[in-house]
Amino acid sequence: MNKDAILSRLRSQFSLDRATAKVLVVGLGKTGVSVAYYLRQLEIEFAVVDSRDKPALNDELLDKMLDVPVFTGGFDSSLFKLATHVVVSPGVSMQEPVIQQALSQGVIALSDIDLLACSVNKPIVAITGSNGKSTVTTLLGEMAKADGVKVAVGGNLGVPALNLIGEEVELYILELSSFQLERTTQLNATVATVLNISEDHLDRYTGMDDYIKQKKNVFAGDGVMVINADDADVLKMQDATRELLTFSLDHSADYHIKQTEKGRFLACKDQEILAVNELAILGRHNQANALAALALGKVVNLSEPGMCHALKHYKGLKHRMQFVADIKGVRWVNDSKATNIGACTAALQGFDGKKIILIAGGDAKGANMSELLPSLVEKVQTLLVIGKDAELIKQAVKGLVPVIEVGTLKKAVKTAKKIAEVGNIVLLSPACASIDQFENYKERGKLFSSEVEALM
Ligand code: UMA
Ligand code: ADP
Repeated sequence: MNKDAILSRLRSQFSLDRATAKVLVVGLGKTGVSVAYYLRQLEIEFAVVDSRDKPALNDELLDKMLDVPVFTGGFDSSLFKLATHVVVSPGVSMQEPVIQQALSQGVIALSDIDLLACSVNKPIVAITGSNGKSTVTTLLGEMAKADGVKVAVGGNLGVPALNLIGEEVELYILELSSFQLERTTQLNATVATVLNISEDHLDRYTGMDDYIKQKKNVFAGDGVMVINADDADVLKMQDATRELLTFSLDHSADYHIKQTEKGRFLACKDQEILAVNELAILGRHNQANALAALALGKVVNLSEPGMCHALKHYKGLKHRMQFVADIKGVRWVNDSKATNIGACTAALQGFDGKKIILIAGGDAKGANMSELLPSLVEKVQTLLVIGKDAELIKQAVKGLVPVIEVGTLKKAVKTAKKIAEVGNIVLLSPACASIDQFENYKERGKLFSSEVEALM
């Protein structure tokens, strides 16, 4: 879209007029920098504020835009008073008193996702859920590439949405977090999905209802809804007036699993699409992810052969049920991205029997850890707990599974090595965020893998 068309949309949807707007960009991380570049291209006046003394991306921004006013070391209320609009980064809570005060005084909030939605006129696929977002987003991207579609894939996945914009792009595929959705009003995706709901980020919401409400926002507008028929919370989001497609592993649905004499198949309305054993991503939860991707791809006209090609070749992302090594009959698996109970449960349910030595713990983000208990009792031989909320997990287990408090991941690997016997699986699937001991889940996963490789 050309600049005038974008400015006209910003004016009509957010009363954001280039002549009068003073935008305050809150947070100088990846999102903040992408918003700064975007506003500069449109010649809209803005300043940036960050509550940390030395935000990591400060130098990057200043190198490119020396004249941008950047205020660090706190959220100064006088800056918010001067602003007409705020674009708040997802990592900053909208409940910050200074933001709430600004909103009550008429300052208009919008998100980087809103800005993208106002700036493109190509189809947008929006993917959210508590788990599987990155997997489905990248898988769908591979499906589009297999068809030769010029696709831009990003959002919460890593590349900020605004950095995806390009004249040549034919399809946008966005992974969206609840943080991004809660501050977005103009998305209106061509097709959207909530893959599933389980407890997450309860340190940022007043409870599950609040969290679910933010996820539902992915369906704002009149696009096609892709609904997980196995998830009661997602099913409730259905809107009978809208076009919708359902997917399910267990119930009847548009996209489903079909049992035949030749085995289990991914199917659409009883028509077989691909044998489950041809999928390159493993585990039951990934069959659900594959069905969701097929439904999303159908809406944006991807071909079945292209989608099947991707399903056969896409091996998944690192740190998600990633096989690390088999050492003397003990298998070691890195599922560091399991940052909530739902993901850890899916990991445990993916294994037969009760032979898992599980490494879990970190920052529980306010979740009720006792929800892990049924799967722990069914699948886990010994639980090694690490990190800030180790004690919380130990209490939730109520003595029903042997627990060893090891404190750190390095010690967990050493202890697992000592106690593991042939046939055991040592699984890092923490059910918690990593930020209490690591930079992020990738650093946690890398440390695990390198410690395991050192045992060989
Ligand atoms: N900041 C403040 N005050 C605060 C909190 C943060 O000033 O109270 C500042 C920080 O100093 C920092 C900046 O805000 O300079 C960081 O902003 P941010 O936390 O929003 O991070 P970004 O770098 O903009 O990355 C965000 C997403 N981060 C979060 O949602 C926390 C990235 O998702 C996303 O990839 C990126 O935008 C591009 O869209 C990461 C994530 O952890 C991977 N997401 C969560 C998840 O997946 O569970 C939701
Ligand atoms: P997200 O981007 O939503 O965090 P990922 O695809 O990165 O999702 O996977 C995160 C974690 O969730 C991994 O541990 C992965 O094995 C698990 N997972 C992936 N898909 C699902 C699903 N459909 N249901 C439950 N857990 C899942």
